[in-house]
Parts: sequence; structure tokens; C-alpha cells
Amino acid sequence: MNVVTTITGLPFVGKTTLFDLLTGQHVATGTFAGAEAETNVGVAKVPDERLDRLVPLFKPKKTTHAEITYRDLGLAKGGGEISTKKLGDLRTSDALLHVVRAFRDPTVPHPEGSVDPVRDLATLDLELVVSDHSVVERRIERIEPEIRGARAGGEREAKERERDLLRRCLAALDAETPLRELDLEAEELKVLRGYRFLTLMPQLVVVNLDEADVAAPDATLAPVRAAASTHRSTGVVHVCAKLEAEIAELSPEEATAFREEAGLHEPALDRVLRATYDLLGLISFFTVGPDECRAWTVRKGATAPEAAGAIHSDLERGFIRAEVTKWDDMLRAGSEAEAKKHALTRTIGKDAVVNDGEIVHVLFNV
Ligand SMILES: Nc1nc2c(ncn2[C@@H]2O[C@H](COP(=O)(O)OP(=O)(O)O)[C@@H](O)[C@H]2O)c(=O)[nH]1
Ligand SMILES: [Mg+2]
Repeated sequence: MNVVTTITGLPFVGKTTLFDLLTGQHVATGTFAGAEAETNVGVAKVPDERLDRLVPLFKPKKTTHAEITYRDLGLAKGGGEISTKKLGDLRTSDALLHVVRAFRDPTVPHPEGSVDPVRDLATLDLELVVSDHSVVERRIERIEPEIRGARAGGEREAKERERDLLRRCLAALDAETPLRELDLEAEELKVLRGYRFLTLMPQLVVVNLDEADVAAPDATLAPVRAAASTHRSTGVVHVCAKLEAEIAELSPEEATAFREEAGLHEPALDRVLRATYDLLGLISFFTVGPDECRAWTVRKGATAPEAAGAIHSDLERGFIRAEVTKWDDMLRAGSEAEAKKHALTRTIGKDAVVNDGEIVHVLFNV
């Protein structure tokens, strides 16, 4: 599956800097007029040590990591206001990555006049609530005549149920509660997903730290974590986009030395990508062979045919069975033949679930 994450946040918080880091692009960052105007799209490779360790075993011609598509939407209309059209553009995402500024740099203007990540988080969250609120209001207005016009019976009842559900949403939004806080049945969730509500989307809050705080980030992070923890499907990670951008220019050896000195234990981008995976409930499985070793993305709980469908629709349509081996069992066995010999490979049918880190070989017939 192709996961689309949209980067949001107030102007000049480091969205484009982070976008460039994630996607390896070089879109201009800065505080000049127009820096916020464009929408940028790029792809990030999801780092996966497991896949990297399988490569020497199979010596494939090609290695393909899983990917996440990132979009960088400048939200500013000017004067710190957020453009309504851009808010609408957010609706086509699977998740939102919300950058909040915690770096102090006095040369970078702040639309609110001071650095306060908790306030900024609330400001943008409120924008999202307001945007969803207007969608719900409009839909309720339109659904009433539809109910009157519908034939009595199933059709009318379905519309009435939808209206009642939308009224529940309206009440939540009136109380400034994001829709992901509602306890929803699977069927209700399906109806609401169709509206692509912004407050229903998982949100990863990325705190963009000051260079001086990277070694001891907890004091800055604690209040943001406390604010975010009141919402479901909301994660918090930290980066220092500026430092990471500087590190990205170094050789691997220099980068490692720099990280150690600065007290950065792990590349921040790995953390962001992994957190996005966790937040969306995604897992990776692998296919291996002499042509290609590759990581694929599916939702947790995907069945073997669904996983096969991520590779190609023919594999799902003609699915017979799959042979699965845990990646580390394969590594220990040394080859597919040895893994089979030691009973490390099992055969699964169409109702079985594929797990994170499994190597999957699909047998199919179309
Ligand atoms: N000091 C400091 N400056 C940063 C950091 N991240 C971004 N900036 C600067 O903030 C300005 C705005 O960054 P940009 O990525 O264009 O922000 P955007 O408007 O949210 O896309 C640029 O001048 C960046 O160099 C950071 O972590 N620390
Ligand atoms: Mg920008």
C-alpha cells in the first residue's frame, strides 16, 4: 500500500527542512515571502535493518525498501493565517505529520510572536476541528431533504443512522474534541472515513528542537507529550531539523562522530518513519530472491491473500497458499532450502495472517 503523510504546521516551523531530509530533496527553505506557497511531494525510504541483513544472503540485483510518500503543504495565507484550500488538500492523506517549533533562533520570525509548542499544537488542532465542523454542518443540512425523499425502509433508515452519527460528530466538534476520540463501531468508522475528516486521521507531532536542547530534550517534550496524550492515535517524536540537515551533508564516518558528540543516539528520521508506521498500524513483510529483495507494507492483521495483493492483484486473485519464514530464521538457516529442511518455513492458507518481519513466498494460479 502507498501511504501518504502530509506535513502540516504553522509557517516557519521547519516543515520544508524536514521534508527535504525525509525525501532527500532540496526544496528551498526559509522565511522569504512565497516560501510557504508551494506543495512539494516526495518519497522516503523506510530504513529496515532486517532487509539490509538479508541482502548478503540472496545477493539480489536490486533491493527495494518500503516507501512513505510525504507531502509538504505550506499552509500560510500570509499574516500567519491558514489557507482553507490547503486545509482541504490535507483530506487526501492517511496521516498528518504536525511539526511544532521548539527552536528559539531569533532570526526566524514566529507568526505568534513567541516560541510555544503546546500553544501552536492547540492552534492547528483547532483549525482542523473547525474545518471538520463545517463539513459536518453542510452534510447534515443536505441529508435532511434526502431523508424526506428516501423510500421508507432500509434506504431511509441508513440515512437516518448517518444523520445521527453526524450529529454525534457535531457535538464532539462543538466541544473541540477530535473525531478520533469517539468510540465508533466498525460500520460507523467506515461511513466517517468516506468524509476524510482531518481530526479522524492519526497525527504524529514532531517537535523541532533547538540545537541547544537535543542532548536533553525531556524538559521541552514533557508538556507536548502531556498535551498530545489526551488524544488517541497521536504520537510525539522529536528532531532537530537544522542539525539533521547539517549531518546529512557529512560523510558517514563524520556523521557518526558528530552524532556521538552531540548526544544524538539515533538518526531522527528513522524515528519519524518508524513512528509513522506504528501510528498507522503498519507492518512490513519481505520477498526475497536473486532478482530482488523487497519490503512491502500492509496493515497489521492483513491476511496472506491481502499481503499477496500488495505485491500484485494477480497474486491475490489466484492465491493458493504461501510459504512463510521469519527473517531471522532465514538468516540463521542461510538459504531457503536449509530453512525448509529445518522446518523453519511453514505453509499458510488464505485465512492466515501475515506477521511483521516474515518472508513470504506466494504460490498462485491465474
Ligand atoms: N535554529 C533552527 N532553525 C531551523 C530549524 N528548522 C528549521 N529552521 C529554520 O527555520 C526557517 C524555516 O524553515 P522551513 O523548513 O522553511 O519552515 P516551513 O515554513 O515550516 O517550511 C529556515 O530558515 C530554517 O533554516 C531548527 O531545528 N533550528
Ligand atoms: Mg515550507
